Amino acid sequence: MKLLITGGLGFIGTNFIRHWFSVHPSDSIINLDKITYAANPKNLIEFEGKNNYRFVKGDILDTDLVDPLVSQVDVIVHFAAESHVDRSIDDPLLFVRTNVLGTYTLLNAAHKYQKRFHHVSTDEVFGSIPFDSDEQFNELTPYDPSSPYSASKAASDHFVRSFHKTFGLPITISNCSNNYGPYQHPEKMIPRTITNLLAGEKIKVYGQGDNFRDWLHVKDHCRAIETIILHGKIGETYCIGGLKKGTANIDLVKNILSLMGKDESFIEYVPDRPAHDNYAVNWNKIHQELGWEPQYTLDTGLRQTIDWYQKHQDWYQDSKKEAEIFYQKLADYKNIHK
Ligand code: NAD
Ligand code: TDX
Repeated sequence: MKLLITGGLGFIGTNFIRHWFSVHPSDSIINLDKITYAANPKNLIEFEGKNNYRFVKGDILDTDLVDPLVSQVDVIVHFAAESHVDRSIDDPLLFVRTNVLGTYTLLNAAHKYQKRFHHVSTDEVFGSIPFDSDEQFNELTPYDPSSPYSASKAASDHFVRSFHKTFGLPITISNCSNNYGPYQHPEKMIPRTITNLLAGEKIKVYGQGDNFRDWLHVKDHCRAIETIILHGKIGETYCIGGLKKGTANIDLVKNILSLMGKDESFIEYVPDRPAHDNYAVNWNKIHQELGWEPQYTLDTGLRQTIDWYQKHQDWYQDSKKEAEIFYQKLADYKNIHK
């Protein structure tokens, strides 16, 4: 099979390409990535020069670049996005551009050449689960996005479905919960926490830390996407989530502190994120229809992730500096608007 991966130098794209080559070594991959602040060009360096891997630096909005790439492959797996909720508070238009117009540009190309299109989306499109509720999102949950990020992902999901209904494009969509694991940018909660602690710094907990998430190890997400590409039903959506539902941020942080041998004096409570959601996902459909289930427990996954960041401190130093400059700017914004 020949695959076009968009955003393959980001967190999940990098893990996906590594996973795909480990299971399908004779397949070919073209990786199209703009190399934004979120990418690390060194992530897949060992594949460069191999005859079944090609990296193309470019923008998913560039039709002249995208069309010929799409024409050469069997399937497009679309990861490229602006992915950070906090940055969508700072620059919503960038999220409309990349996540909505970028997806539309790829859909147009896929339609032109009638290619299979898998869209990697998020559980954030469904909005927020109330506190003290054991509700879980599923494929029938109505869309109710809260942030410019989730609104842009929701819009992209609607465009993907519309190309299936209107033009018969062979699509699938996955809506996954929070991922963590190697190669995640240190702006995100788990790597930010680990890398702060490795530097002997305090960790930042938004609000009181009672918002909850459904954490999934990135390798489990990659296996789920692989399963959908190989066995998913055209036109369908699959929700993907972890084994443990509703982990409050404060409990997650305490777990990481304990695994890293630190005490709770390292916790610093900071002003909350506006429109701060809660998430939990019911993944019965992909389990029952396609046989997928997570393999990592949160405990095993966190241990492996902490170990990876400990061993890859050079990998994140520059991006961490940039992330903390961004957070200072966001703190100033929150102070002005409080
Ligand atoms: P990321 O921010 O780590 O990586 C995004 C990648 O896309 C980067 O390599 C970046 O350079 C590239 N990119 C951005 N704009 C581009 C453009 N215009 N043209 C080409 N490339 C561009 O993101 P991630 O965490 O790996 O997320 C990947 C996808 O998975 C996103 O669509 C995201 O919405 C979705 N998702 C993420 C999570 C999560 O927890 N991280 C969970 C569910 C779904
Ligand atoms: O320093 C922090 N302190 C803190 O308390 C950061 C960075 C985050 N948080 C909280 C906010 C969230 O409740 O931790 C939780 C996780 O935050 P993020 O890592 O920013 O992830 P989230 O906003 O939940 O979104 C992630 O999961 C769904 C990805 O970034 C999205 O791309 C994906 O769609």
